[in-house]
Amino acid sequence: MAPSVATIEITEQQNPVLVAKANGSKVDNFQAIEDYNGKYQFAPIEEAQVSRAMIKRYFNTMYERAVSDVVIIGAGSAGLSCAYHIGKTRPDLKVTIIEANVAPGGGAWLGGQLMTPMVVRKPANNFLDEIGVPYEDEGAFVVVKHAALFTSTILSKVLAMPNVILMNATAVEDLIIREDFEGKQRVSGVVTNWTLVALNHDTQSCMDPNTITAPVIVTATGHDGPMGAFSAKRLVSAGLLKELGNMRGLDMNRSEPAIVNGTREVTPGLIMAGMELSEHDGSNRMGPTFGGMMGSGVKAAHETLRILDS
Ligand code: 48N
Repeated sequence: MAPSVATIEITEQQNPVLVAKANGSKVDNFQAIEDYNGKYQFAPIEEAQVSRAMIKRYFNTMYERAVSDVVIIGAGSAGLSCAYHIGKTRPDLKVTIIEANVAPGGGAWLGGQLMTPMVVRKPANNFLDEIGVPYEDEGAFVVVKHAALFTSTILSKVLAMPNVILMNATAVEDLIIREDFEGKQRVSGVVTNWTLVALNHDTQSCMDPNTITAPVIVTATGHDGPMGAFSAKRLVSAGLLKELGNMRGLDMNRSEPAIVNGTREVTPGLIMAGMELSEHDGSNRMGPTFGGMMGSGVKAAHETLRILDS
């Protein structure tokens, strides 16, 4: 393959240190050459340029999203479906997703018990059609050949939306709960920290957290587990929920409609979606079918827009 040669001018304001060095060696421009015959050459860089490129963008995002329109806690299938619907329907809204793991996607990288195909019961296949995920039609349900095809597709769509920001490896370690004008306790934002700090508070001097405020918070932190059902548990400890309902045993036919139809504002300012709701309400679990998560995420988006537009 003939090498493609592109000449790239490195100008003073782009890279003063490099240009100074280059002038000493009489090289006044650099070529990025894609030549796989041993002559592959990158445009030159200074390490500081890489750091500054990341720092400028990341901290500008943190600064700008300190006040968001919607915060979504949890980038699993429910949280991402919610982010997709809001991001697409309302490109004017600043949607900020907070995900504790480095890798977003939650439990939707596999279908069940390490098996890769993902089962989605109708009518949730309509959502797969909308985001362009192919599947095999089995009548009452469809099968996506690999769960990661759904998760990577919806992630790529959500991350491509200019109004949606994902802050992964970042944990919500508390909720901002304030009294509103009607004297009601209202969830008005989240308290965040880098997950490694949030998981290790008791092994080191507490590193104080950050905050993000928003008129609506969607919580979709999954069912129980080290960080699961975070907001449901916090509502109990904050006295806003008497006790957890605790997820019931597996019943596919009962659980999925219960989760989708039960997705709602569980306390002023806080909409709960996905499997976290099963811990709040005590609804059944469904195991390895994901249509309920997609439907719950879209329902949470509808509820979010209802609240914001009211
Ligand atoms: O995938 P999950 O766990 O949660 P959902 O509700 O999006 O999807 C649940 C689904 O995967 C199932 O559990 C399936 C259908 N099985 C059901 C069954 O019967 O077993 O995603 C939750 C995300 C994860 O990525 C967590 O890392 C994240 O939320 N998370 C948090 N992110 C930020 N701050 C936190 N405090 C936090 N806690 C959890």
